[in-house]
Amino acid sequence: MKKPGMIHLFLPVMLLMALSVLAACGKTAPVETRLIRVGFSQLGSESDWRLANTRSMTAALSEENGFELLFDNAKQRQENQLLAIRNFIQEEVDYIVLAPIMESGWEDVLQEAKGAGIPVIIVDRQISVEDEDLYSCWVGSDFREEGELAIRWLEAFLQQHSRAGEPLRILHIQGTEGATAQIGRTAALEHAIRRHPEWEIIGVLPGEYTEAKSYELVRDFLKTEQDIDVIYSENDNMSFGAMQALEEAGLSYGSDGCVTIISFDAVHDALQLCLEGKINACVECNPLHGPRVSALIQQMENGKTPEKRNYVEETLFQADTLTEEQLREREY
Ligand code: GYE
Repeated sequence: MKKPGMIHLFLPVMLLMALSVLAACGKTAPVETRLIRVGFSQLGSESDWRLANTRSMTAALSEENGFELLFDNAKQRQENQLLAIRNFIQEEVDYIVLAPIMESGWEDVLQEAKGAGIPVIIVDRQISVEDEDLYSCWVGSDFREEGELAIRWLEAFLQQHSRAGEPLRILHIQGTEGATAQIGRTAALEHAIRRHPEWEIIGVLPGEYTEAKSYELVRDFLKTEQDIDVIYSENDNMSFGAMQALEEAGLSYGSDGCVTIISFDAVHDALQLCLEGKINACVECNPLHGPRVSALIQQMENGKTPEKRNYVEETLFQADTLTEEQLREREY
């Protein structure tokens, strides 16, 4: 016999259940997300370029974007980078991203990463290893081409000012020895010197990509030698240091001065100086690699094999054609 009370109880319970199912569908269902764990060994914080690069990397590899980032700043020392990578291996990260201080010295530690089955992505400068399978891919700039852009600009500039073929005294401020950015930018200058017997490098200063080091070296150099036509400085911060030293020595530079300044990176402050005519030419070097690295990781997550070498397109800015608008658009 049917108990009359049963139906009364049964219906509201059914209704409640149906309602709660509906309510659950209305809400965004909690999705199980696994964060991709990435260990990033950044070589240092020596320049504005590097700071912009770190910002780009940490913003792209954020938790919101599905990553757990283990970040290490090696403070311009390779041994710190080796320690960081070994720590990432211990931590069993999913990927290791390395911005190497120099090209050599990575074989052993990358062998260890390979042994642990952790893919390695190289960013910015390159590494030189016999076994190219020690890393998955690289993304960065064509530093040799950056140097060639600078040289082509200098040749055209001299032509324009009817100075082609005249003796030219160049002070060369170099970045960290053995870094791809140094190797490429230096090679372009040295190659040009061979084509131009009238050009002379009157000094090579190891500025290590920092403003402070470059300032000291140029200041000391100027104590004995002030006859300089061109400063070829392998990054903006070293240019800033050199310009300070020139000013203190009472030497003029830039579009209306005696010393022509060629700089690399084209960070915001440098472009501002270029607009003011203090830097004659600035070769762009793009530090915004964060989204590029994250895209490479996504490809690998989807089982694809990314291109081994990924070059970024770059340009050159010159004092006489740079516009306010280009400066405003600058992201770094
Ligand atoms: O030019 C410089 C930085 O490797 C491209 O390193 C990078 C260089 C950049 O310290 O400012």
